[in-house]
Amino acid sequence: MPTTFKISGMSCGHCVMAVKKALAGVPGISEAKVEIGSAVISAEGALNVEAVKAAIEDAGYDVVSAQ
Ligand SMILES: [Cu+2]
Repeated sequence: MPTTFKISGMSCGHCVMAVKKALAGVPGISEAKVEIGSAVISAEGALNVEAVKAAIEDAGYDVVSAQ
């Protein structure tokens, strides 16, 4: 099952690109569908939710929820 991350602070296409770029640095992600305000992420095995949160927050956005 993919994990849906709700993200605050995203407002435009540049934010989408910034989040995509941040997620590219997280190992184990097989697919990431990013749009303004959310990212739906599939992983090869168990997704490292904390690593995803850290990557998104390092890029300057806030993770509101992950489920
Ligand atoms: Cu933006």
